[in-house]
Amino acid sequence: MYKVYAFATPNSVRVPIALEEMGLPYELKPVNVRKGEQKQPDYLAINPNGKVPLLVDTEGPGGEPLTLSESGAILIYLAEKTGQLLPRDGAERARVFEQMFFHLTGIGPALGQVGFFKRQASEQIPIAINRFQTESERVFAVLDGVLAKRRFAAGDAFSIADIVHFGWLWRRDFAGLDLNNWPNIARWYEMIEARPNVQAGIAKVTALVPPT
Ligand SMILES: N[C@@H](CCC(=O)N[C@@H](CS)C(=O)NCC(=O)O)C(=O)O
Repeated sequence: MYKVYAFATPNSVRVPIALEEMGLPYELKPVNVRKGEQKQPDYLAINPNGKVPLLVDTEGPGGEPLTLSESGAILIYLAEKTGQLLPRDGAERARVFEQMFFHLTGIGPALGQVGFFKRQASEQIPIAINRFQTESERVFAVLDGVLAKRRFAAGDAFSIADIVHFGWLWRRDFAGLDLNNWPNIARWYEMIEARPNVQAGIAKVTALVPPT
């Protein structure tokens, strides 16, 4: 049994999408990051980093329970366990990791920071907004170039690299970004968003947000 601690966030949504795509049943446990539940002692006891998502596999390696943070690590764990959405070896597998690390160390942090400085910082700091806006546009241009040559992020097949990219592109509004200048990302986004399992994952994390 899989339990996923999550909210309707760019990093969280990847895990339900991956589980839906892999055909694995799971239980979602809401952690309302808007209310700070990720920093409460009961949650910190299972994830000292105080962030979502978090996966609990009650039947992990050796039949022992496994608790795992970091969306990228969770997706690799699930892909290796099921043999799905990650080529077993060779250049195609390396490309999946290349795209995942590009997103997790480049795109995600740039969008997270520009969103913070535009929407949540207690004062407007133009140099910070400009720095992360420029970096977001730069990494979008890089991804657009990749997707000009490939149907999916890492090649001809849908993989966990597409799921990693999808998270922040789904939440690009938070960063105040759109896809108007990036036709290849827009083409890819539309294709990924149309997948029924992606729709199911989005619907389930969206339902975690209480009505205002
Ligand atoms: N590198 C982590 C990032 C996790 C992360 O930053 N999660 C955000 C939601 S998208 C969060 O929990 N934010 C609340 C906080 O930082 O207190 C991952 O990919 O799982």
